[in-house]
Amino acid sequence: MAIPDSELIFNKDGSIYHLNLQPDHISDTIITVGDPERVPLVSQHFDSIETRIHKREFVTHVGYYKGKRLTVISTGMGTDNIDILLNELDALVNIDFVTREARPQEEHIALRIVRVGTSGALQADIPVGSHLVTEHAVGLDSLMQFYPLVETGLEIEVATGVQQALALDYRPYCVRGTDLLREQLGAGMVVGNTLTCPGFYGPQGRVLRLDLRRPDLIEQFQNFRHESAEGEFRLTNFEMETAGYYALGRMLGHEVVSLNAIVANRATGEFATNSDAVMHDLIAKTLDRV
Ligand code: R1P
Ligand code: URA
Repeated sequence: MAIPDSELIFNKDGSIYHLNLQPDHISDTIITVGDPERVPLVSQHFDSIETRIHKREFVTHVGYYKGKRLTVISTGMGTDNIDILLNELDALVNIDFVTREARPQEEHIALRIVRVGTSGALQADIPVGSHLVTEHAVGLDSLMQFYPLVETGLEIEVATGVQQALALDYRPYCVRGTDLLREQLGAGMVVGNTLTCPGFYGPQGRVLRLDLRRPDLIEQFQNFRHESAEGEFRLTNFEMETAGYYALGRMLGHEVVSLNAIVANRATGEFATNSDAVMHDLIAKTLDRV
């Protein structure tokens, strides 16, 4: 069945609504970053750049790195943008733009999507300046209130445990990422469990002029533990997108991994003085491994 004009929206040039891209623009491997100014920091390493397109916070460069075609796209902040990013990227490869129909399952194309972002550590033993690859993501945001995400028993237990520990009115969601991509891209990095928050200040326990409903939020994040046959689970870091990537990646059939440059540590109160260098190193590592 053809998807209606109001749901699959094209611009006048035939590109998809927010990303402004056409199917032949993108490569199978896509590096994503939050900050639009980080896009040229990645593409400056390319041998050549064939496409530069932008709309709103979505800046895209496509080119070749050591002979491999790569795309880098900025997303802005928050899982609401990841909803747009993943649905529109998926449409570019898995929906026929002429018939407006989803391609059959046997023609499914799986993208490899690598998030390269900044993050704050929750635990004292994860120093600023380190690189962390996300194994499980726990989403405190509301995106999965709207999709039928299927979680494993362990994921449900962890998410329910976080709900109880924080006395939340709703159950967060928990998703383990793609093992192969995590092992390939995250070799030698700290392996962690990332909490995705629907904000940078209150939802991450930061107080400027507003008091929090839960003054001990950071301690609750830090002290959360879940014991299972797989060992002890703790939350290691937080940011604002990873759980959205992992959940939508699973549902849409794409391989996704989140790589985090740890620029803050909320246990020690530090912020990296060399955060640009920490990100620069993470970009270099990502390009060499991807
Ligand atoms: C907050 O400062 C932003 O930084 C992190 C968070 O997820 C949020 O988007 O990621 P990026 O550095 O990729 O934007
Ligand atoms: N990004 C976040 O969302 N939180 C931090 O503490 C640092 C980067």
